[in-house]
Amino acid sequence: MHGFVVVANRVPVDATPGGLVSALEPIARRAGGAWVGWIGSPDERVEPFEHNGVYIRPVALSDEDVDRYYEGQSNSTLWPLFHDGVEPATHRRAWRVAYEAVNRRFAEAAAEVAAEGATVWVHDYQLLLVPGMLRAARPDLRIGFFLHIPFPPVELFMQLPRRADFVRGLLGADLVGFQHPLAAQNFLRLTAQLLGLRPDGDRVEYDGRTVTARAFPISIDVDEIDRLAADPKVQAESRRLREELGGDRRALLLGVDRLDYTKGIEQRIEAYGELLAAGTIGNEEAVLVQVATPSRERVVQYQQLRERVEREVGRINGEFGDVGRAPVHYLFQSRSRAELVALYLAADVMLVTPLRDGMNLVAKEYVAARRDELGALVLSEFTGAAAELDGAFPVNPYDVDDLERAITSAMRAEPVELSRRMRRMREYVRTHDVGRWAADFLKTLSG
Ligand code: ADQ
Repeated sequence: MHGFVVVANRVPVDATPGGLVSALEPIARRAGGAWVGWIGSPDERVEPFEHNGVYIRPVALSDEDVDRYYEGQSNSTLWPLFHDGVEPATHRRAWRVAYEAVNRRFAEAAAEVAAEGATVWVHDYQLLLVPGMLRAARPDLRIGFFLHIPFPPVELFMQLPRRADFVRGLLGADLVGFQHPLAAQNFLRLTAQLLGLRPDGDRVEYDGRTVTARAFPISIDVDEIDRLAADPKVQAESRRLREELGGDRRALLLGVDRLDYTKGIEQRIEAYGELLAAGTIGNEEAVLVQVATPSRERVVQYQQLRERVEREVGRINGEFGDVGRAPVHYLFQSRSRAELVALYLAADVMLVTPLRDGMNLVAKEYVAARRDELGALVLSEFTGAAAELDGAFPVNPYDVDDLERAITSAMRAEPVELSRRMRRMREYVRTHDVGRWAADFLKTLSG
């Protein structure tokens, strides 16, 4: 039995852990905690085991569960709907039913490993029903929930079949955390509209308990990025990359994302193509590197996006390229964190242009990597990060003219202006890392 339990879609056993794992694993380890999640491959039954001092309680998913709960309800219904419907959401009864069944399995596993009065922290849109299920089984627990993606406006959420069930699910928690204050407000408004509750400030009474809904903007492991950025091997790699791409004569523009339609990858490539076509930017003057991690490759919208991006990159390289000098370097690959940091250090302009994004950690990683206090960040207004990084060049990625304006202003800004902006952002990120995020959330949860 464990006094602290994390419940997330995946268990933390990847070779290179992301920020969430690096933040929560030490907390779980110190608390003698447990982590409930899926191993990541279908039809695999694994007994509980210990990993880095944390008790791992696997939840098995069949191939059909992966298809319906994960790729279906989670990534083809909730993901697009919660991102402003930038791709149409698909609604299938069988997916919803599977989602509920899998959520129940996660809740049962959590109930099984949680000690009397334990703190349980449930994560993200794959598990919206878990807090309610867990509360019903174990009223003794302190339950927190954090949503990593946006929470949509009321009118959009209302499209979701069985929408009230999802709101009741979240209300099983004592504390519901969001990336942005507007997301918390959207949620609280829904409790009024769908359940007739009366939210007051950031609280609402439900079922004889008080539920708090508030923003806790997530961050990154700043020390890790800083260490990599200070590493002479990483710096040498960064210089090699620049040299390879044309040296200091050519400004390096960079995009780093999961290949996802919410990230605005197509929009930024299109804008870059237009700048080349108009002659505003010459191919000898700049180069765009886009690193796109393969993601959700079995979902049809992701396959179509990949085709569109690759066609557009091919078109631009064909029309505006030269032998040995392609305007766009496109890597459909995952890269190590050291390689990403080398790219961040090499990039004159970082392009973060999502149509909607809960936070966007790439923006914060770029800032944390720039120990030289140089480099420009073009940042979509529709990311959570935009509320925090006020030294960025803001952009509306739906407006191709605005994208072009932001890209050229960032490229042509004076170094003094760039370092003024970068210093402001670095100061903020340094004092708001992922450790502080986790500590704030858990302190609020413990009351
Ligand atoms: P994501 O949508 O995955 O996260 P993001 O916040 O940018 O988006 O995090 C991506 C992570 O993957 C970053 O740490 C980045 O370095 C890494 N990454 C991206 N491309 C990579 C590549 N080619 N190779 C290797 N690593 C790569 C979701 C939400 C976000 C929210 C986070 C955390 O959608 O809005 O910020 O969760 O809450």
